Amino acid sequence: MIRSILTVTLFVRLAAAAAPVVTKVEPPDWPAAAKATTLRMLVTGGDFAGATVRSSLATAAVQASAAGTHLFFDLTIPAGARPGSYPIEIRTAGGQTQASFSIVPALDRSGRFQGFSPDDVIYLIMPDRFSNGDPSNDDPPVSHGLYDRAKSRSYHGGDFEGIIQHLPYLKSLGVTALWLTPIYDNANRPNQRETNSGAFTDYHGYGAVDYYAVDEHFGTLDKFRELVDKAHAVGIKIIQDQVANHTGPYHPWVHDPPTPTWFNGSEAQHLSNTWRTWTLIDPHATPEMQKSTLEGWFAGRLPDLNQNDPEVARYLIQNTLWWIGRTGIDGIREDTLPYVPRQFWRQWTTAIKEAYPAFRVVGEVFDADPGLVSFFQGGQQRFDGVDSGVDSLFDFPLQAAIAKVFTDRAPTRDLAQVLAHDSLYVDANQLVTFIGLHDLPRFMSSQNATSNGLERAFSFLLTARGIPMIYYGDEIGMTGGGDPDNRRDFPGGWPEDARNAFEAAGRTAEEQKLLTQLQRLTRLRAGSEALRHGRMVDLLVEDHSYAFARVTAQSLAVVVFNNAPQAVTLHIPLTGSGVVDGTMLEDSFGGAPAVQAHNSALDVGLAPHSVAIYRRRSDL
Ligand SMILES: [Ca+2]
Ligand SMILES: [Ca+2]
Ligand SMILES: [Ca+2]
Repeated sequence: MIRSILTVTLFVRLAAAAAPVVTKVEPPDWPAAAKATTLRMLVTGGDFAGATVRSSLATAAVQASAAGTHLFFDLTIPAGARPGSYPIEIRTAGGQTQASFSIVPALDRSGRFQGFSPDDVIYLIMPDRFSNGDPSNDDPPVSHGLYDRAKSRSYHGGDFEGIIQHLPYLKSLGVTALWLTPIYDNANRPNQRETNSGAFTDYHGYGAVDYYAVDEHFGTLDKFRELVDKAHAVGIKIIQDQVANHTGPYHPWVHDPPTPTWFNGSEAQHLSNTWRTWTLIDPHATPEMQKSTLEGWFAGRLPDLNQNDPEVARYLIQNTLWWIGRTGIDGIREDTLPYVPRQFWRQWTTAIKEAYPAFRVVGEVFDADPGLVSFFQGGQQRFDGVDSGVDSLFDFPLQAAIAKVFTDRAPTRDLAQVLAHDSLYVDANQLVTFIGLHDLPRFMSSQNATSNGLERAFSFLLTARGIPMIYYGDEIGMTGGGDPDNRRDFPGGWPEDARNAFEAAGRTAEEQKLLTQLQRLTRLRAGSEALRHGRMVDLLVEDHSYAFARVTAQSLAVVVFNNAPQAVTLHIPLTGSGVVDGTMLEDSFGGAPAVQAHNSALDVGLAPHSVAIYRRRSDL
C-alpha cells in the first residue's frame, strides 16, 4: 500500500517535472510595422503548467490551459522592429524550450490590399477543380489516398500553379478579381463525419484543421503569394475565402480546446444549426430563440467557434490580419456570415479597415429575401446597436430571379421587383451579383436553360447595378446539378483531358459564342462609366421585356431585353431618365438599328430573345 502511494507520488512528480514541448506557434510570424503591435500568441504543445515566457520582445499576460497543452501570452512588436528571428523561451519547473517566432518584412502597399468595387468583374474558382498545373502535389505523402479524379468528392489535383498558368485566359475574359474557395489546410484523411463511406474529402476547403497553413494539394504559402503577385501584375485582384464560424470536424482543437469555452458545446454535446436566420433580424426575438442559429454546429457536425470568448475573437482577428499582411490579398469572402454574433463582425471589420482602409469584405447570407440579406450590410447601426461594417453581400435574391427569368420560368418583371427592394440596403451598388456559384446547380442544368438564355443572363449581370461575378466554367456554359456535380473539372485544366476549352480550338461553336459574348460584355462594362456606376432608372417593365437606363453626369446607357420568343417593337418612355430628345443611341451589343429619342420616348425593334445595349456615340 505504502509502496503504491509512493509510486503514484513519484509518477505525478515526474509528470509535473517534464520540460515543456512546443508543436505549434500561432501566429508563426508577423510583418514589421510602423506602429507597435501587441499580438496574442497561442502556443500548442504540452507541459505548459506554470510556464513563464521570455523574449527580446516584451511579453505579458501568460496563461496556460488547464491541460497544459496550450499557452497564451501577449507579445509586443515595437514600432519599426527589424525583421529577423525572435525566439521565445518557455520555462517551467521541469525545464525550458524555445518557440520560434519571426518578424518578416512588410509587403509594399502599392498594388496590394486594393478592395473591390463595381469597377471589378469577379470570377469564382474552386482551386481543386480549375486546373492542375503541378502533378507533383496531386497525391501528397502526408494525405495519400485522397486523390481520385473519378470520384466527385475526392481531390482532383487542381492547384495554384494551374491558376497562375491561366491568368492570361482570365485576363482575356475581362476578369479583374478572383475569389478562391478556402485554401486553409484541411484534413489529411477522408471525411467520415459526413458519411461513413470514406469517399468524401474536404477538397472544397471548408474544413480547416490549421488556420495558418495552406493545404498541401494546392501548393505552399509561397506559391500562393506568387499567385497573388502574378495576378496583381496583370491587373487581377485576389479575394480569399475565410471561415470564422466553424472549424473542420478534424481540427485538433475539437479534442483539446485552448480554452474551456473555445467552442459552443463540444463534439459530444452541442446544438445543431437550425438555420432560423430570421430570428437574427427580429427585434422581437429573445437570445434564446437565436441560440441554435448562432451557436449550433453547421450541418450538425462542424465545430462552432465561440467568438464571445475573447481569446477566440483575438485569434480570428489576428489570423485574418496575418493572411492579408503576409499575402497582399485585396478582399475576403466571408463564409456563413449570419451564424456569428454581429458584434464580432464589428470588431473584425474595424481591425481590418484600421490596418488596410481600402480592403473590402463580402459576406455570405444565403437567402432570397432582400429584407433579410440587407440587414447584414454594414454602414448603419441596426436595432441591435451594431453596425457590422461588412461592405458587401452576395445578391442571392437577384440570383433567384435571374435563374428563373432567363429560363422563361418567371416574368421578366421579377428582376425589377427584386431591385425595387434596393432601398433596404445601405448601398445596393456594392452587392456582388451572380448567376451561379459552387452551392447552386449550374444555370445550364436548370429547367428550360439555353445558351441564348445564359447569354441574356450575362447581359443583365454585366449591365445592372452591383459587382458582377462569374462562376468558373459558366463562360462556356458548363453543366452540373447540385453539389458536387456543379463542381466539375474545367475541361482542359488537366494535361490528360480530351479537349482544352481554355483555347478556342478546344471549344464547341456554342461555347465559343457564349464566351465571345461575355468578353464583349466585360469590355463594354469596363468602357462605360454608366454601366459600372450609373444610377439605375427603370423605363419599361413588362412580362417579357425590360428596359432600364444607367445614368451618370457624363455617361449614359439604355439596356433593353426582349425575353419573348418573337420579335417586338417597344415604345419606351424616357421621362425622368435624363435622356433628352434628339439623342442618338447606338446598340453596342445586339446589332439593333440606331434609335433617336423623340417625344421623350424611344421606339425600339428587337429580335426574339435578344438584348440591346444602347449608348450615345459620344460615350463610345
Ligand atoms: Ca496538382
Ligand atoms: Ca491537408
Ligand atoms: Ca456560430
